[in-house]
Amino acid sequence: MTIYQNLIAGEWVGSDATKNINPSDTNEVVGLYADGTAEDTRNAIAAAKAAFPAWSRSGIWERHVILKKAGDEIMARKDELGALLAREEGKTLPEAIGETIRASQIFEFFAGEALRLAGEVIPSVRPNIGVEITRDPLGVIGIITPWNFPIAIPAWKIAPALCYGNTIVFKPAELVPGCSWAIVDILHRAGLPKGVLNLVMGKGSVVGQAMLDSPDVTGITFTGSTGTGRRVASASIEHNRKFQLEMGGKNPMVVLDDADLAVAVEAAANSGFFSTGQRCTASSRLIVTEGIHDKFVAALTEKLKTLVVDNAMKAGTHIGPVVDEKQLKTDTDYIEIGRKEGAKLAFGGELITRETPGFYLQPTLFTEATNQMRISREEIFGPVVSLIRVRDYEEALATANDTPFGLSAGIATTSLKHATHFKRNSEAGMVMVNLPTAGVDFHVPFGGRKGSSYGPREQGKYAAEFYTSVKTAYTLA
Ligand code: UN1
Repeated sequence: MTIYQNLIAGEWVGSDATKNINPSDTNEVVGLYADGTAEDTRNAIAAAKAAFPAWSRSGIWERHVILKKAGDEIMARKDELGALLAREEGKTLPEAIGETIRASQIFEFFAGEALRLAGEVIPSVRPNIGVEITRDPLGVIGIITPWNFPIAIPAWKIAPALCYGNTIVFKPAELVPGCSWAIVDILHRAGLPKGVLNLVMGKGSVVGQAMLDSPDVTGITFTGSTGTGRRVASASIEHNRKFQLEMGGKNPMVVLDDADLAVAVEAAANSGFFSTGQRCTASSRLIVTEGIHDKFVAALTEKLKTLVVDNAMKAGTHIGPVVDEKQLKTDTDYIEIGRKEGAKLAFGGELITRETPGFYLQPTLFTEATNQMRISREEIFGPVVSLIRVRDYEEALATANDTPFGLSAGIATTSLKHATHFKRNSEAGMVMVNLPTAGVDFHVPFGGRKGSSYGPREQGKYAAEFYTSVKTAYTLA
């Protein structure tokens, strides 16, 4: 089997490799991917540092052309890359193709942004002096991505980093190196100069740690667990390094008595269980008012009965497998915790066997949960949802906000008054009315508050905030 190698200073290197296993069929090896060392990482950082002066001054047309070529190639290969994604991560083929299209759109968006770089010219408060405000690229950006969006999250970090003139050392999640390798290969062939984008696949404890330890990494953008995020933060403060963190969520979806039942059930089923619940934007707490509670539980349970859990590549599958054995253990441990805490297992909770050996778990719904239970407070990152009964809108809002996280929050209601009030008073970075809490646009800001996020927003034109440093220049006329 060929080894997909790391890209360091424009060369493909590395002979030690790790197997990329398909969670829908653990007999299938998706590919062999290089296992980078600390030395590889240091070489990659040195290459990115050496490439920075020229790339930071590169023309915006050159950046536009490369980003556009990458976007176009990803779109042209969406079915093939989508299949690779479904095989390495386990989300269904339609979800995986959708995510691949999103990655392409992100490159197209930042190809456009490269042509719109601008500053401000402002008069000084002192006579005969002009002030110019511009954005400089930051330098060498360390990119660390999670396994749950193997192509979209790398795209939404790599595209803006390049657009604004930075160079990159990129470490994808160990479980899903395939899509990352593919986009690095695409960008390399699209004409990126040597050393501008370096790929170091490998372990977090080795590659990630070497990135954290290097004074030459000027900025780190990280999406992943809260625990690792905290380590990125403390190591970055040591080095006076800019950092951006996207971590967990325990996103509420409020369902009010006046909700359109079909809309509410659709939104809850989608954002609670699709992508196997493995999204930081998943609705893992359903907060339902008394008047609609029983009807909603009955309708959602009926819906869950119709969802097919099976191999991600199989037509008709709604929910693919859990990503790996470790995550499956976390999910089943939490199901046990929920039972012991006294929540009622209204649906699911069991492992399932399918034709191909994989990590299959039923979508699992706990009702009669309280917001204080661990299943309602801690991020599980699986298809496990707690449903909490509340009296009225006021209690629903207070419960929604009573969480250590603050990424996304939803409300299902036909009341303009409650929708408006919720948008204003939700303590989340993103609010959805009559829509799933997951599944966001690619051209607008993404991010949260409290324990979910740290630093500027990602995506859209707001991405410039992290990937650039503002300069204020004064000139005597
Ligand atoms: C989405 O819901 O469309 O890791 C995106 C995550 C998020 C991305 C969610 N950073 O789940």
